[in-house]
Amino acid sequence: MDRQLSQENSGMGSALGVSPEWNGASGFSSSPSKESLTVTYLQAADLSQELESDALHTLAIIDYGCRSAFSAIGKSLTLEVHLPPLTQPPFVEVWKSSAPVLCDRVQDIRLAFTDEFVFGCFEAVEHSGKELDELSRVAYERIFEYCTRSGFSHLLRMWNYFPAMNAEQDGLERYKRFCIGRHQAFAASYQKFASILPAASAVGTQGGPFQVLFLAGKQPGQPLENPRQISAYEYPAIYGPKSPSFARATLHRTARGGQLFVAGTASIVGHATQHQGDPAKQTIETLTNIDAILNRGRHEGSELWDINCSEGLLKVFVRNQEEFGVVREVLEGHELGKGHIQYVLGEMCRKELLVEIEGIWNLASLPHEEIHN
Ligand code: 3EB
Repeated sequence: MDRQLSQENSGMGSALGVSPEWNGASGFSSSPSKESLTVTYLQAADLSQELESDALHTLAIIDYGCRSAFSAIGKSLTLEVHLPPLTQPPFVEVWKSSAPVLCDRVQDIRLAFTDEFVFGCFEAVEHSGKELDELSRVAYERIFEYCTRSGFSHLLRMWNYFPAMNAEQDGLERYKRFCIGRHQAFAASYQKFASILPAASAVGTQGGPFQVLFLAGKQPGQPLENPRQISAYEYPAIYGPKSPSFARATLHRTARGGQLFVAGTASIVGHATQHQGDPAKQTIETLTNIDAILNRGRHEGSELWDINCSEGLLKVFVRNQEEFGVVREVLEGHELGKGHIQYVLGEMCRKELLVEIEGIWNLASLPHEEIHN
C-alpha cells in the first residue's frame, strides 16, 4: 500500500541569479520554486524497495514505531518519534524531493537539505534539573540561527514531540514550560513574529528525547488562521503564561502549485475546549475546524488552485487507545476520511483534548502557461 501525496514535478526553469519571491496575491515577482516535495506513508517492509523505485531523492524518513529499522540508509535524515501507530502493519513517513539531497549535522540539529528546502531535527535527551522552558528556548534559538545562516530562512512547518506533556515540572505543566521557551526564542529573534509563525503540532510521546522537527525553505510560506478559532498566539493567559507560537496553517506556493500544511487541530472553538469527555464529538469539531482552514486556503488562492479535501495526508493523534475505534468511525464517515490517514497514540497539550489531527494538501495549480500569461 503506497499512500502518496505528490506534487507534480515542474519543468520550469528559474531566472539565473534572481531570488524567487512571492509577490502577494498577484503572483511571483520572479521565478518560484521549481523543486517539488512529496510526502507518503509507507509500510516499513516496503521501504527499501520503494526508495529505489522512482527518480525522487529521499529527504527524510520518520519512523513512528520506535524500531530503528533504517541504519542502512545513509543519504537521508532518519528520525524516530515515539508515537506508537494504532494500526498494523506499522508505517513510516517519507519526505522526498525532485532535487538531490545532502545531509549535515550542526550542534544538536540533524539535517537533510536540497537547493530549496531543509528538513531538520533538534534532538536532546532531557536531564533532571534542566527545565523544559530552558531546553525549548535553546532548541528554537539554535534552529533560528541555523535557518538564518544557511539561507533556509523561512520556517514552513514544525513538530514538537516530548514525553509527559501534561505532567508538572516544578509546579508548572511541561507543555506550558515548553510554550514559554518557544515564545522567548521567537520574541528574541523576530519582531512581531505572528506574521512569520509556521504551522506546528505539539504532541506528547511515550518516551524518548525532546525533539523539534522542522521544514524550512528559501521562500516564505503564508500563515493562515482559522476564523472559528482565536489565533493560538493570542490565547488568554488561562492556558499558560506564554501563548503557543504557531499558525493554524502554512500555505507554501511553488511554480506548479505547492502545499498547504495544516497544524495540529483540535476540538477548540474561540479558545475554549469543546465536548469534554466525548471523543466522537471532539473529532467532528476538529474536522469542522480543518474544513474551515481548507476554505481559508481556497479563498486565499482561488485564482491559482483548488484544494480537494478528500486528498489530504492526515495524521491523527489519539490520547486513549480505547477511543481509537470511535475516532476512526467518525473520520471514515466524513469527506476528509477519504484521504490517506495514519493513527498514532499521543497526548494533547490540554488534558481535556482527546484527539488532534494534522494534514498536508497539495495545491492543484493551473498549467505553466496560464501562470505566466
Ligand atoms: C490548539 O489548537 C491545540 O503548541 O505547537 C496544536 C498544534 C496545539 C500545535 C503547539 C498546540 C500546538 O491549541 C494544541
